[in-house]
Amino acid sequence: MFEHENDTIAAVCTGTGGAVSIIRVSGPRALDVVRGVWRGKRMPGPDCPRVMLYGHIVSGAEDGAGEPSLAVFMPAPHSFTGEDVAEIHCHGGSFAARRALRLALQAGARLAQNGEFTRRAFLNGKLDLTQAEGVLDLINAGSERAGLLAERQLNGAVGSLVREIRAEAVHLLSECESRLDFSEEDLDWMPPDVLSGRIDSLREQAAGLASTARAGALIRDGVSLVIAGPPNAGKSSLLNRMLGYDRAIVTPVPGTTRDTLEESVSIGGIPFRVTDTAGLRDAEQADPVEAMGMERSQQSLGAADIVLWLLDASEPAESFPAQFEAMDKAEKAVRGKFIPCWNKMDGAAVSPGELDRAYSPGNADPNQGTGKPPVFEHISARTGDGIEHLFRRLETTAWDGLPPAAQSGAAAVSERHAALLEQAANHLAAASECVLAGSWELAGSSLRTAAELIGCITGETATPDVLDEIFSRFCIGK
Ligand SMILES: Nc1nc2c(ncn2[C@@H]2O[C@H](COP(=O)(O)OP(=O)(O)OP(=O)(O)O)[C@@H](O)[C@H]2O)c(=O)[nH]1
Ligand SMILES: [Mg+2]
Repeated sequence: MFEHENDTIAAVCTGTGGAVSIIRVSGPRALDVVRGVWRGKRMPGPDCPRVMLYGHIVSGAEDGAGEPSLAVFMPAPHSFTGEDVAEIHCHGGSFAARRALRLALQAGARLAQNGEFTRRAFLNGKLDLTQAEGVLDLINAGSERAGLLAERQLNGAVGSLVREIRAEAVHLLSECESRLDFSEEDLDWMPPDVLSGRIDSLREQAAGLASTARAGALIRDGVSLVIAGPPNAGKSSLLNRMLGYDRAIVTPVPGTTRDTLEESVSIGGIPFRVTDTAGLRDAEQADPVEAMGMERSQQSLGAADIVLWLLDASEPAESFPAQFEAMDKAEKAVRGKFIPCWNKMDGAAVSPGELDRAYSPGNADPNQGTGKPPVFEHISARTGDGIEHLFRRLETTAWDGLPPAAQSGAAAVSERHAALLEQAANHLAAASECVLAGSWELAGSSLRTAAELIGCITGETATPDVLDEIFSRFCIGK
């Protein structure tokens, strides 16, 4: 199916800064290469597979014993790549590892390309493409939940669902084709309405799996949350409260925060990138630096998935109309979700209900249709009151109506998978119609295309450039 590179590759497959560095060599000459750069009382070989041996990396100097290290041999096919793999584990620090790698390259190995070990594992049938992508997701996982999702994918959760769908598509394809091949004979065929019904439910299955992509994106990539509002509303205090430590400078002086500040925090397993912004007020009141900060705040508003707008509840009621006006004005720049939130509830003179009612429906943007007043949150960044409630609101806003099943993220496909599944679903819809119309040839060709598209997900029908695209995102040594 694919051209097999059959040379021997090597790379340092551990990151910089660790205590141990591993040089991995894979290919038919892996053992020779490692034997050429490493010496021990016992040498790695077929007689002692998968045993860690103690020895030294060979030294250039006559008297030197060389770097103490461990070596191991994992013969094909029971290795990560499915080829002969030999590794040297030496002390961390880039010098030792690079020297060992240089020796391995001199001994005949070629420097591995990005993701080449994993690519070989795929080509040798050790992993399907979804599992290989799971490896990448695991490396990039920014939260425990994203890690779990990647782990499930690595263990084949997505792959097995996709293979089920493909197997059914191939089965239904053979039904259509047998009518073409044996049109004269009286074979035991599925009635057309039954066949089209099965194609329909397969289409639903494919579309359903595609729809898990949004949950996947949310768990993997998270959401951006921007805290905005007038100066001194307590935006930086809230960021600090969310993080649990004093990240941003907080002072009673309006205009303290000059530049946007981004930090990550996990809420309900969803990674939130939280941005604290410079308070927004009339440009005339601001000095040039603050004005530049406000410009950045404006940009953040437009780019955020969720904007949390803080209002100051400790201010006298006379300030509210101006606060609401500033809020409504800012909301126009927001493309994501908007959550208004009263802060400083510990210093509020009136009840939450009265605060909310101060925003009369008359204030609501008439273009918003219903003119329904927004649902406010009520917090105190100082005491922490209301923060849990706000967190739950942020969580549900991030999930935004996704069904609970999707939220579990048991198996969530990537954008790449979803695009292929959606295309396949369209071809399945066409196939179903053709079956009802008795156009067996067209039905067969749509089913064949659907099966090919689905096969591209696991790699059964993927082209080399698809593989290039996927594996180029890996680092060298993986
Ligand atoms: N009573 C009370 N004071 C608060 C609360 N949150 C913040 N403050 C105080 O309000 C003042 C301003 O807080 P900041 O967090 O710096 O406000 P900010 O919105 O970041 O202000 P700028 O960066 O100037 O836009 C500080 O004196 C805080 O201690 C709160 O919940 N209750
Ligand atoms: Mg601030």
